[in-house]
Amino acid sequence: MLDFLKRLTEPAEASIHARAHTRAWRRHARACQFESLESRQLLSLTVDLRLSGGSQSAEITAVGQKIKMDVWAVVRGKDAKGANDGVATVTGSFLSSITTGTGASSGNLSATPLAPFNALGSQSGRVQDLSSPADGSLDVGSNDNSNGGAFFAARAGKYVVAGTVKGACNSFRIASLTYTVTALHDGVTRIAFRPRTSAIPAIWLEDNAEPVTPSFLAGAAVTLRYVRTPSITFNAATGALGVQGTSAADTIRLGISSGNLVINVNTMTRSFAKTAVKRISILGMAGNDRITLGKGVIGATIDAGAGNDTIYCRNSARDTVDGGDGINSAQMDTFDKRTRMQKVL
Ligand SMILES: [Ca+2]
Ligand SMILES: [Ca+2]
Ligand SMILES: [Ca+2]
Ligand SMILES: [Ca+2]
Repeated sequence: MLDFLKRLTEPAEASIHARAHTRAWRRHARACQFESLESRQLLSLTVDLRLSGGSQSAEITAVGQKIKMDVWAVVRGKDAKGANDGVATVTGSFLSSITTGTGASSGNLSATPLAPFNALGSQSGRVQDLSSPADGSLDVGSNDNSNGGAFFAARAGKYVVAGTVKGACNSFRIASLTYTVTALHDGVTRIAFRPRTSAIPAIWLEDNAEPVTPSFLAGAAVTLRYVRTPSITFNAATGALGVQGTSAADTIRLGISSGNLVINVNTMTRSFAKTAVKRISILGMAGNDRITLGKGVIGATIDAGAGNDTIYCRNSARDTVDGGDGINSAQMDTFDKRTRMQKVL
């Protein structure tokens, strides 16, 4: 029993003589070197990131904003029962990376192992820029797989099987992760876990036993978006017009002038023949937006997004308006359809 506890609580390097694990991990190392479709089909431990509300994506709105995420270790054995799968140790890094454009933002990550995964040997991981080339955003963990000292480590000192069982999977919330925005850009940033590559980067149970063919992989990532540049798109074939604001406060106005539909989004202006436009979809996104539909504009679908938005749509046509999060107000026709509209003027 003492040996067992020692193995679970000591740094992974010290556990290397645990023969069963070593055998299993030699096989695992081979499986990782020849990462193939077969090994991916045998996912047994994956580490998912989710926003505190459960979703996988969020819109950045401001410098100083803190995006709170949960880190979930998800174990799946071969049988149909999740309740006999467990986890003891997970080590790795958390990285932010630019996915599109210049990324949503610059920001710094920090991790905290959660009970019972905060036992002896657990560590938050070193906060440092792991990107190459450096992107000025601080990540958590290490690029040096030969040295465990800087990695994030969740350790329970025992196998934990009391998780959230769903079908064949058992999920364990092993840490909280926070991304603090330091600068706003224009694009999408991805936050993901990266397993440590070492002799024993994780210890878990499948179907009440140590896995024979272990597979330890990053699972779901979180994507963050900040939109700095608005867009107006028109599909001439379908007549569909799309208007998208930015993640900040926008003034969006659609009106009819000399037979044209004229669209203004802040300083951007476009116009199309009124008769060519058959459908209108407007996204305000975050920020306190002001969205106005003038007389003669056809019924539109409006999603004002986060922020306290104001919508004027007495265009004598039936609009479908979702105020989104925040406290929203509208001047609308009595027959307009509305959701999340706290004040109707
Ligand atoms: Ca906006
Ligand atoms: Ca908004
Ligand atoms: Ca809103
Ligand atoms: Ca209307």
